Amino acid sequence: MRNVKWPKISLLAIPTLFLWLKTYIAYKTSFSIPIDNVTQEIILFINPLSFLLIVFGLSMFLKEKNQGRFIFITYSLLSVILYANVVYYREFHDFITLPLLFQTDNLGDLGGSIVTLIHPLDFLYFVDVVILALIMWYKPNFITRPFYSKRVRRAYFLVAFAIAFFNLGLAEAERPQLLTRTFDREILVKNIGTYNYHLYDIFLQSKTSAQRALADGSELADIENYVRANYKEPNPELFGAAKGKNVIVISMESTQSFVMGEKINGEEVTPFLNDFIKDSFYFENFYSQVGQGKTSDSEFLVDNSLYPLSRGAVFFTHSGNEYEAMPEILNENGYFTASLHANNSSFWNRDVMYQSLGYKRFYDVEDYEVPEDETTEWGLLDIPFFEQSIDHLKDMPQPFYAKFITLTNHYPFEIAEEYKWIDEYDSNSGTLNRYFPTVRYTDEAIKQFIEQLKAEGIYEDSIIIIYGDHYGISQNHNKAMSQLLGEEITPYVHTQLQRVPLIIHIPGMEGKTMETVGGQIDLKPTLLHLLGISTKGNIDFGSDLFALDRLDYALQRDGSFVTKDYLYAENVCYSKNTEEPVDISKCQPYIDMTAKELDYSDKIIYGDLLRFYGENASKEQTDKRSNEQ
Ligand code: GP9
Ligand code: MN
Repeated sequence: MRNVKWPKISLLAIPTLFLWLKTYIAYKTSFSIPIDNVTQEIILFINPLSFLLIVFGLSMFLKEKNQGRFIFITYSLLSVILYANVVYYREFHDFITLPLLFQTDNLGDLGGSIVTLIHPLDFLYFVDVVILALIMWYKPNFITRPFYSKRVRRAYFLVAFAIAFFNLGLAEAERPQLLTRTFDREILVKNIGTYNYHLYDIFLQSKTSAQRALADGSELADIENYVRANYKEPNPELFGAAKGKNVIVISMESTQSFVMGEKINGEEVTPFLNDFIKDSFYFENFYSQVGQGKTSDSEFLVDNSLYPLSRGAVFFTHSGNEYEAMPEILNENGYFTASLHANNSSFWNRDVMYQSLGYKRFYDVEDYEVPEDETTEWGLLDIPFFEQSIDHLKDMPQPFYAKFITLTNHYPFEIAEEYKWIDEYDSNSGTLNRYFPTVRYTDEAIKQFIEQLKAEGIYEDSIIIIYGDHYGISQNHNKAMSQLLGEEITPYVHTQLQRVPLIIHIPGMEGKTMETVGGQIDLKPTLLHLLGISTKGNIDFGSDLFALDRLDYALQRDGSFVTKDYLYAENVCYSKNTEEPVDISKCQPYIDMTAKELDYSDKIIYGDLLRFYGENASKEQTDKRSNEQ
């Protein structure tokens, strides 16, 4: 035995092979990346390789004693990045972007939720790091540290780059315009690999930072024309229907439309809302349009009628921008504006962003009593939250615009037994099972709140708007969802699941179920028109949901969209009638329109263009423009 000759293997090959394999295993076990054909599988398999060859190859330029250290540190770092993506993906079905990493304020508060995302077997993700450390420490015989001549190094990198180009070529053939259409991170990762994706993300970050510095407002002309062309006159019957009324907005955490009217073991999930919609306008085809910024993105959409960003949360990345937000407009129209949310004021950077949006007052966790037995891990339960908020409401000068953000129905949807008024669902997903009792709890909280508003005499003087902020059940629970819905979760169904309830209650007006297709982007002009405030000349990407000549349309941040007759998702155009694919030409005009809308909205945010618009254009900037003319 002693004479057996083991094949020698270079120190450089080990980390490359290990991490290549680990990344591919992660793709297959921890991410659900859809693969349609063999080429896609080949791309997925080879995509980590070129990056790893290049990165570990850099060690060849180091002195021998530093090579091992460099390899080990790089290896550990990449392992942590991979694992962080695995954990993030479990909840968000998405990959980490650079701006997210700067949202560390939120991470502290998220503690509990993160712990539930870490699984016991996750240590397996680091077993290879230990093995690598042992190999480096004990330097077994089969490891060689060859001397890398200039020629060897040149050949090595030539091969590495050739593999990179081969990968990119295959990907580009599979998915044209891969890098210019980066709405969908899953497609990016699938084609260029996690590590190259992060490099690309860094490139995007530096590009967006430069965009503000270079912007001078000249880009606004096209955008203004576009927005003006899409402006819709308000419905004369409803314009000013709630003039001078208080505005009560309730953002329902993680509440999707599929819970409305749904029963678990014969019990309604939302008994109160099911009733309340009978005296309200209820929009069945209203879509959440958020990106990675979740609740904060929904607030951004509603207050600005601009789209949130494709990466990160605009509440963090662009809180210093100039906006023409709803609170600001309402302040000018004699309203007192406030947001009420029993969480830390810094969560989602709200304390900073709310100032830019014009909120006069933010009632945060400091304004509430939070007894231990009335909390979930996310903080104060919704019933005491609303109960205590009534006192705040009574203190506000009228008319007010008050936004309430609920919290109890938040992942992981855990709540004390005594508040579980309906049974859990029964499926393979604990998340979906627990979801229904917490939705039911929030329904009860809103019911009690409305009763209190009536008792305080506020109800009759207020218009009440209730909407869901975003999905609560991610794609990771598709199997359980399809059990619930009794159908497969195709891209069509997935897009339809982005519907959230929208309820608009106007005192003295009868209820009506509305089929209008719209999204959170449309709330600002809708509400302002109900209050009798004109929106002509505003840079709003949405339009009044009640407008008579409205275009039925709602897009998603990943480039998919829904119209009256069609739905477009993952490059397929579906007929809404049959839910079957139809010729892409049916969707083409809207594909182009969607790209344009997102591009224009992004330009405004990245370039901070509203500082050049209307009254915001300060003298200095006006001078800057006139000097250039
Ligand atoms: C946090 C709450 C939840 O304050 O709004 O945020 P989410 O995690 O849903 O974006
Ligand atoms: Mn939320």
